Amino acid sequence: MTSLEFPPGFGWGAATAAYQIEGAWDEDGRGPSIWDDFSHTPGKVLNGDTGDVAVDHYHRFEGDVGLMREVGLTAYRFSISWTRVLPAGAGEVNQAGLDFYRRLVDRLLEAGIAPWPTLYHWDLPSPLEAAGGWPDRDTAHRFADYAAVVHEALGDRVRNWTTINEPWCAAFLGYASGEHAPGRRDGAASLRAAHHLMLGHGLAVEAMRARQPANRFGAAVNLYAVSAASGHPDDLDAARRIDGLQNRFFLDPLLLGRYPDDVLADVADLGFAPADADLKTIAQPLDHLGVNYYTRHTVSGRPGEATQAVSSPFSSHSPWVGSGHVRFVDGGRPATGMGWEIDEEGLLEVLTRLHREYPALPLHITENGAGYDEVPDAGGTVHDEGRIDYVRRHLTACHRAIAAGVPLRGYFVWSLLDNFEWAWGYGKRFGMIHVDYATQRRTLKDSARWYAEVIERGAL
Ligand code: PNW
Repeated sequence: MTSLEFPPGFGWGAATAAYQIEGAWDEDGRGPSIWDDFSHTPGKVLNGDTGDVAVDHYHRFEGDVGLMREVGLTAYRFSISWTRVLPAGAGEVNQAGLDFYRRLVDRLLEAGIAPWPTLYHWDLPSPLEAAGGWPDRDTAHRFADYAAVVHEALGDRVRNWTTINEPWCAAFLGYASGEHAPGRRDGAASLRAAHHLMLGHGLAVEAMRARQPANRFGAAVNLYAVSAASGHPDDLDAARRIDGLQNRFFLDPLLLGRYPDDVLADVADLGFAPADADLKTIAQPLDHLGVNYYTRHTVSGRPGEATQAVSSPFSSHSPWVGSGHVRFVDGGRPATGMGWEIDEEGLLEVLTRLHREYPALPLHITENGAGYDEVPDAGGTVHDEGRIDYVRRHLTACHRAIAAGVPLRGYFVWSLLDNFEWAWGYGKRFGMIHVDYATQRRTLKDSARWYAEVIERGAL
């Protein structure tokens, strides 16, 4: 077998997010976020699970950095909890919260691991939601203020910054289908939320870049390959709509400074009227774009059997504003334990499309991975062949993209550790490191050992 070598300097990472791993939800001055409120509400998260303790990373981060070293990571993507830094979302700064991230960044730098913080991974401060949340324009300004506070504290040590994670999820799962916090079901509000998430991104980049132009700034979007179930015009129209809402509704404003006309027409009934001036702010020049990729959507515009939810066991309401008639159908591929079909060709498609249709920009895979219901063997090890196969396939696609000239600079597996999988609670495991939730004991899975070898060799 020939080996696939990655370019020197290619980043080998793993990703996590604050609410999913930290725990310590009410310690050292942290204020409440919409995910605390949501998970504390019965019927929102499977088994009533919460992130109150999660994998206790807040108290165990030093050991966790040690595990990253063991795997040989060169970069670590994590998110910063807004309410650790600003307990009320705005106003008073909580030094203890900032200190936690300072210590984490210091440990990473000592270990030779590049810190890749994300400023917003879905944990909006509760008082800001009470004031209207992301559908309210002020939230974008509060986000930029918060970004400036964090950047002031860490901008000298952290080079690579990601503003928002997956605005599609934050806007449409949070405000249209209600499967994620804050659990609202209002299509018009969800469109404004998407707009203000991107506006907040633009304002934050402006503020941080003014402070430190040498840093590198980007956003992370969840992109999908989209196929029509058949060549029937209704199925082709469904594919255009879903590609529009999922991919172009975010890529076009962020990278081209405009919304796609066809999507605006699809949602015309919802009174969405973004200001032109905002689009200039949203389309700040970026230094990198983060791509989160998991699967392909295969869709039909014709009536038929309803399919399963992807993001919550409690899903009933569509996140697809203006296109609620579209059906997600079986594309006929093997799937992970999330029911998400495995399709590395889709990743290649997404990357080459970005390269072809958008301005040239260094890219990173900021998330890619597979979730399963897993149990360790008698010796305590998880033999996660499925995850190894998933990551190998997608890294092969990355290699092909690079060979085709796509400026892909690094890969972050989702996730470093098993953790709180949003509406699925602790029921799905994405980690390369197993966590026994009763004892918080960490054990490398087979995939972590395999990944360590790949990193060591810089090749598949
Ligand atoms: C992403 N969907 O979430 C997030 O960035 C992670 O925090 C999460 O743990 C990971 O992927 C695995 O789920 C998503 O329904 C959640 O389309 C739901 C969807 C997509 C991404």
